Amino acid sequence: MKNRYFALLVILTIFAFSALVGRSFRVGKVPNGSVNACANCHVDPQGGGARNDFGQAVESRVTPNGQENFWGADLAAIDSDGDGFTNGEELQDAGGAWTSGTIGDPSLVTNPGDINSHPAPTGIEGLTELPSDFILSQNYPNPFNPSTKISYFLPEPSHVKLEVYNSIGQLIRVLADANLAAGSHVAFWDANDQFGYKVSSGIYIYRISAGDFSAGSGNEFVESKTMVLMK
Ligand SMILES: [Ca+2]
Ligand SMILES: [Ca+2]
Repeated sequence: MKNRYFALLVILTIFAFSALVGRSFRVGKVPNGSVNACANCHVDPQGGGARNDFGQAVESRVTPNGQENFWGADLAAIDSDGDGFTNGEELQDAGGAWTSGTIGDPSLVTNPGDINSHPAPTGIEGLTELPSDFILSQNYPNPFNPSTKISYFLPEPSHVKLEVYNSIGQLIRVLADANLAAGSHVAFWDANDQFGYKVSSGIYIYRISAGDFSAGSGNEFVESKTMVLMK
């Protein structure tokens, strides 16, 4: 009987340890991740509890086969916690160029998941340039119900059209049709069509068009991604 308890204890210990290692491992996958440790991604200042908005953005990029190289220009360009500074600015890697080693000044790092932690305006001077391209991110959550968030980045002020289509190409909803400032933007889709009716489960396509469409500008941006509404 004792042996069984011992075996159970060993299994539980291994499970808890691997879960801890699995999570803290991600800390090493964002630039200067050790400064805020697990609190980068979780609501509790000690690093526990539910995922904050940055943690959710990270989670949506973790690939199923266990590769977790989620850091890059698109995650760096988004302001996950809505404090007016992009994740890249907060982590001292504005362009999302970091792959390993150190970048930026760790003493200036703030928490990309905490709206109350943000850089002093002088803290982002001299950083790598912001991305020079338009970016359309994968929606989060996905699959979703009842609503989802779509983030995108504009390298310059631009007219933006963000539309949702169903799988047979019918326009369902216009999420944005406006002149917007450079920087990161967020749109939400509540799975309602343009008449306010809930749409059914299935695959939907969101499409952004932005930039300069005048002839020969070479600066127009059109991109589509799919998302799944699952009720
Ligand atoms: Ca931020
Ligand atoms: Ca912050």
